[in-house]
Amino acid sequence: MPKIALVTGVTSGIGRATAIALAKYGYHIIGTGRRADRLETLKQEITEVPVFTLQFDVRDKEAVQQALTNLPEEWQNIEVLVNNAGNAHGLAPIHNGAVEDWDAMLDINVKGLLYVTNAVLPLMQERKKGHIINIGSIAGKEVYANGNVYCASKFAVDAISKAMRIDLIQEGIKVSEVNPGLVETEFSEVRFKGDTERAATVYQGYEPLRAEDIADLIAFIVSRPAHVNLAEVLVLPAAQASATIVHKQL
Ligand code: NDP
Ligand code: 8X3
Repeated sequence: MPKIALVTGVTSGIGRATAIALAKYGYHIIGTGRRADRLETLKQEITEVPVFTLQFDVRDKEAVQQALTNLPEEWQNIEVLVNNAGNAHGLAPIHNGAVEDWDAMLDINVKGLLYVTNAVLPLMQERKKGHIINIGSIAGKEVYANGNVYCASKFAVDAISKAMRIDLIQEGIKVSEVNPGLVETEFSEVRFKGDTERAATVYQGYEPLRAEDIADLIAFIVSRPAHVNLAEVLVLPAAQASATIVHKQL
């Protein structure tokens, strides 16, 4: 039976790189996201294994359920779930924050992760086997100025990951959490609502992590022997010491 990995948010950044990396490890890939054209492109790019794509917004509880509870028989044996889809909206002090941004971050990063997990878990429970990797962040370990609700959403991912590990131990399901620091992806473009110039400044003056660095790590985590679980990993660029201390040479 083929090994199957479901990765959310494969249309860009860490999710895309992870789908490509896991395909190289022989996983058949279920990739999700909202942008249909990019899902199609990824399908064309990964040639070594079959790829099945699903287009839904993780905020849409019904759409998530509908897509994941009606998987074709040959795609139901999900061994690895990478809960990656997520983003930041805005970077503003709490007194200037936009309620719509707060809703988006909590609905996508927290509730979306839960909806996907809820739909996939029964498939893993049936076989008493599985590995869930949640993408948290250094923002889920340290709060920084103006990060308020994004940090809260990632602190929630941290709590949910720890809680999942406790609850799912008796189901034979491993839970790992990967907490990256600064990774150059479309993350800052989304955070700054399309302001590419401002987004670029986040990654200037030092060498940020690449999406592929995180994908390599995820491939390493899922390829450990059955009795080993890398429960939590904080991964930073060499130039980053904490959420706010980055050694820039501008
Ligand atoms: P990108 O913006 O490059 O990718 C985000 C992915 O999430 C896209 O594929 C996007 O697909 C998907 N996504 C976003 N919103 C939704 C939604 N509502 N429904 C379905 N899919 C959605 O960012 P990254 O690759 O950097 O981010 C991936 C994860 O890594 C996030 O959880 C982020 O918080 C986390 N992270 C990022 C860091 C960084 O510095 N970049 C550091 C630490 C953590 P589409 O738009 O097509 O739906
Ligand atoms: C993304 C990294 O430092 O912008 O989670 O919050 S940071």
